[in-house]
Amino acid sequence: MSALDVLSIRKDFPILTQKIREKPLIYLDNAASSQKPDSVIDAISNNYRFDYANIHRGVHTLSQRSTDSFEGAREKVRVFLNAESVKEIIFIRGATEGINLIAQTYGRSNIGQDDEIIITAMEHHANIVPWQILCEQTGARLRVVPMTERGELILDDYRSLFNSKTRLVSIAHMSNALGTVNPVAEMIKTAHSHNVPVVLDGAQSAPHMTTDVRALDCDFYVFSGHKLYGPAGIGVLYGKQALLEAMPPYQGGGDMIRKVSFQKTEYNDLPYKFEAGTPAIADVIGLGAAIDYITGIGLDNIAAYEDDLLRYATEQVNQITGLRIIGEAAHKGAILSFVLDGVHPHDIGTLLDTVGIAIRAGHHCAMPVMDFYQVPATARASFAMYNTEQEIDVLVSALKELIKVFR
Ligand code: 7TS
Repeated sequence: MSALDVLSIRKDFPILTQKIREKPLIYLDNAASSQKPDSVIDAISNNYRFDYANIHRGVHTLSQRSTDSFEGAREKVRVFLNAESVKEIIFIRGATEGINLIAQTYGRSNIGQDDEIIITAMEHHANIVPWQILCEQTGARLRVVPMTERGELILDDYRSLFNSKTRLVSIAHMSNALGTVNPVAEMIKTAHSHNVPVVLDGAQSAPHMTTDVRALDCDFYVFSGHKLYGPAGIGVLYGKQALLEAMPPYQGGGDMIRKVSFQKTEYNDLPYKFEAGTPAIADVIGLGAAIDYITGIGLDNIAAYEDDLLRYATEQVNQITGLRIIGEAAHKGAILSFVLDGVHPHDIGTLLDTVGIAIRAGHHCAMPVMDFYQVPATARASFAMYNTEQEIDVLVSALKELIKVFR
């Protein structure tokens, strides 16, 4: 196993010390949402205890303190993504809101009748439905990059989807249902060779690998705080400054204006143009603390450790007869989706909970992926930096016990 002091990391996550149904909690639902370290919980609580006030508008000390911490978190996000400027970092509720924002601002002003938007066969509903809404509004069409049985995109088909009508590509960096890490750098180059901008859905990838928006050269990137050991209800939209400057605002209200009269309103500069209304102040500060926590450990170390965990888990579950892994891409993040002969995934989830193991069972908001594999749902164990091989052993023996009950 790689060098990561997992026992000391586990001590930072208070929720992990509890028992569920008299068994130690084994939390393997990290792709849905990950748990929070003390430093994140404290950053939120300390803002409310000592510094809380509304930001940007106040001359008083508390408002200045909250504003400094809030804008400090924006700079942390900028460094985390290696964006050029804090003007490119917009706080939003999460990946879902980010994609909807792009669709309704960039999309509404640049995509029209008969234009085409490319997505892939493995997208989360959050990267399908906003584009379908845009298509209904504008008469544009969705084109879908197909994938192989292993869960890898077919890049020849991707390249052949481009034509003079292609206006945008929007793809998951990492699939939540399969774990596949897509070759996004190469896909972005292809799109740019046709002068087509690319949205990257980083909801799953951001917690598991280093993201460098400038090296990737993506035009937009979204992620959610809650999957990154940070608070729920806060996330980030990165956009290249020139694109954001040219886009109309998403919502109107406070903070996004410079001057309002009944005749005309002047919009504020970036990033505020896209931040209407009082934001989730303490949660932004909590997200900054989560980024400090992750960077303290190092995303490369986290990625190496989770790779080992995934490899170990894959070897172990492959020894269970009747278990089929859904998603066997060569390049995968720490997600193990599977089905078991004769046992419904929901029963797997419910029975594992009786021994303290939290996994997810369902369609994972990726119904087209379920249709592709012709399964109603999968069971999904998803790993984080605080999980251990011992926990995987407990999962595997619980699955073996469960099979005995059903067969
Ligand atoms: N994109 C991907 C790839 C995701 O996995 C998710 C959430 C989203 C977008 C939406 O993120 P949100 O924070 O705005 O909700 N995925 C999951 C999941 O796999 N189980 O629960 C949520």
